[in-house]
Amino acid sequence: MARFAHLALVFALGLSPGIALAGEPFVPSWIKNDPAAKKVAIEIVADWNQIERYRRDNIRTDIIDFNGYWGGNLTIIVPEDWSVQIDFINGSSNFWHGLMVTRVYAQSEMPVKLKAEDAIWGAYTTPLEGIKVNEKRQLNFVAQQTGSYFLACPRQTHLMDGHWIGFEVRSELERAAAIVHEDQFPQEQPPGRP
Ligand SMILES: [Cu+2]
Repeated sequence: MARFAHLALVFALGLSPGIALAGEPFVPSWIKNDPAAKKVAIEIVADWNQIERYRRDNIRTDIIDFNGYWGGNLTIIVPEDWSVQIDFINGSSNFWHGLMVTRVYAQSEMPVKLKAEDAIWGAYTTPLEGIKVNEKRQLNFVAQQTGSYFLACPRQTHLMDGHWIGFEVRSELERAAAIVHEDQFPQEQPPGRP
């Protein structure tokens, strides 16, 4: 319903569909804040939606996702100077995946393959080729610099293929949250992880 409302608004106002429509920040079940300790624990499952995507007909099934999101259609926002713990699980049935904090890339400048030196704050899972199905890794880092980043998969060409979501460090933010960019989330796709 919210998505239809957003689309209706776009057409009613005559806005360009290119303008990013960001939903309200929300705290999903997979983000656990500890404001007193300035810590956040985030659980990210690669290919969280794979089985549901393959079950449905007439939609793209080649999307690879993080908690059901891909290609920047979700941004995680985190307060500056907080300690971030990411529990990363490869929930895919058949593909290897990894996780790395990187700078922002335009589609045209994305490297074919991410290297260790592309990692911001040294935050990436090893090996770079990805972890196997059902394997887990934990990343721990401090969100020490405000700005926009990517959480991207360093496996093969996965970054170029859309295996990334946004990651933003903001000052004067009370807790970590997530924002869905509804206009980049096709209606026919199953919803991301709540
Ligand atoms: Cu991947």
